[in-house]
Amino acid sequence: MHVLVLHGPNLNLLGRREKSVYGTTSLKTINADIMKFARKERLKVEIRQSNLEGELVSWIQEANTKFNGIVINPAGYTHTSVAIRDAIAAVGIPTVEVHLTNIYKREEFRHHSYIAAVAVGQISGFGPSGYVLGLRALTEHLKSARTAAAR
Ligand code: CA2
Repeated sequence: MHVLVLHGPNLNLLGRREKSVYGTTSLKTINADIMKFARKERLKVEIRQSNLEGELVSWIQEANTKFNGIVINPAGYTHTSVAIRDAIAAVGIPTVEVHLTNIYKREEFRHHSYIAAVAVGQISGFGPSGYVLGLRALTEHLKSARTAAAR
């Protein structure tokens, strides 16, 4: 199984700014934990981060030929991006949405996600562990979809 993990804008600042909101763990450490899980589960995982909406859209479009699933923290674009939502819907690759914080406990404008309706599901509020939880949820989903298709 080949999974693309995408981090959206400003997540490159993790562990360096706004530690009271997003914690002290850096993106480098989060990525190392993701790769450790991937090795243990024998998953092929590629991780990318971008501050640019169009770049994220292009990566999602290109994922079509190479990846079985996507784990994405769209960060601020969660609440604004019809383009990222449309790209996920267009490629039809099972996608899990991850947020470090519980977006429903925060400001009102964070309560709506444009991504949620096109995702398999959402993990929100478990900090950096959310990525590994998201990967696990995605791989379980992909396995059960394969089993159903083989029946
Ligand atoms: O909780 C999450 O993972 C979010 O996706 C993070 C986004 C926020 O806009 C969403 O509402 C929820 C913000 C990512 C910005 O990350 C920073 C990290 C360190 C310092 C500043 C920003």
